[in-house]
Amino acid sequence: MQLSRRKLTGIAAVAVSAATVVAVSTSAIASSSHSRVPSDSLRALASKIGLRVGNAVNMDLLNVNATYTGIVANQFNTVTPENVMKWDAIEPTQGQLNFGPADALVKFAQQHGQLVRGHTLMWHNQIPSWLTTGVSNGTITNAQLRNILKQHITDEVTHFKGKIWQWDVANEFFTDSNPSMINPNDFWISHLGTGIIADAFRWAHAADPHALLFYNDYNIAGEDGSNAKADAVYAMVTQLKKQGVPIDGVGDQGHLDTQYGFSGTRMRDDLQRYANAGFRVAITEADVRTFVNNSTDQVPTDNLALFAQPYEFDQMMKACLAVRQCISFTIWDVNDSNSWVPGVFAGEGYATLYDVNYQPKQAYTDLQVDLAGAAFGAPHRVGDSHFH
Ligand code: 9MR
Repeated sequence: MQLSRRKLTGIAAVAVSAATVVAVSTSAIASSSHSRVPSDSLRALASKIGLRVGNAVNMDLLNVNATYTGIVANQFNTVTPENVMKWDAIEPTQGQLNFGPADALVKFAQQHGQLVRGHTLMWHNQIPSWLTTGVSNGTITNAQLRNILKQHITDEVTHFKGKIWQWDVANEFFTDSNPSMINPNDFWISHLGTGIIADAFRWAHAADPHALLFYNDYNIAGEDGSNAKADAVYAMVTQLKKQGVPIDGVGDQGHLDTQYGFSGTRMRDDLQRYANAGFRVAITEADVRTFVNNSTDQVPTDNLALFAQPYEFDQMMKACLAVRQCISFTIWDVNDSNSWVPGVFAGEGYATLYDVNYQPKQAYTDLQVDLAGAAFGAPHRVGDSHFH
């Protein structure tokens, strides 16, 4: 989809060509107002139906690359820090907190009328090395580890108090097996037991009682085919709620791959099941990868992938739109060249809405159409911001 000439005013113009990009300064971007976003942008269309549409933001590119920055500002009304709110970024040296890059994102979001998803407080990955080293050499005992985690959650949530819409409190705790369960070998579980998940939610809630607190994971809306992981997560979150643990939402990441099967209706039904149990739901990290010619150009090697990739994005969006309690739909990474996929899955890419030259792909257009249709009640959601 090409932006029409009529829309090429102000900041929207940066998306058009590399030549234009050079001419646009980042200060112009920083001062752009969200009131000037194109009326056919994802955020403008989503606003009409009370949905937030977002992206994962890489702070090495925001306010550095003008095209990237323009897309983040103009297309999305929620942002997630891709890495800068993770523990290793916040506390690289024990006791020395570095909130600089995360503060810069929060400021950008406030300037652009965007809400922030905080990501993530407790995960086995991207933990500072002083912590993992101390635990493995025995200088940090389990009792101390628990206190250090409590301190971390309290420090970070307190620092951003009132500025974070949704926190991913606990991330990726379940096994990819059938049946699925809380992974006994997870770093946190193996040292502190399963009760640490409830404690993390309690500590986060104590530090910011108004933030929405989420459990976040992948393949928890039937993407594993068996629904095993969805069943296990559903059992845990409903039990936590029954125990009075302050958990508000379930985030399904939505990392898909065209080589596997995917059922949008199963995703919808699983999201609805969480919703019926009293949770808000969100798609938190949507992307759809496929095999590509090389990691620079990322042209799909199978022509059918050109249809499957946008179709699966569309199906995820329709699943979210069909569930009234689905409050946000976040895509993981802005374009194919800054996506995490090529670095992790050999031979795969093409996972986002924009190609390596920042041109919107079919998936972008399909999401526009889905959001526009939703304003007329398709699938069956009509502008209701009651859950926000
Ligand atoms: O996109 C993130 C990438 O830049 C990091 O190197 C990676 C390290 O683990 O984490 C990526 O984001 C992950 C997210 O935080 C949690 N769900 C899976 C995402 C993709 O790996």
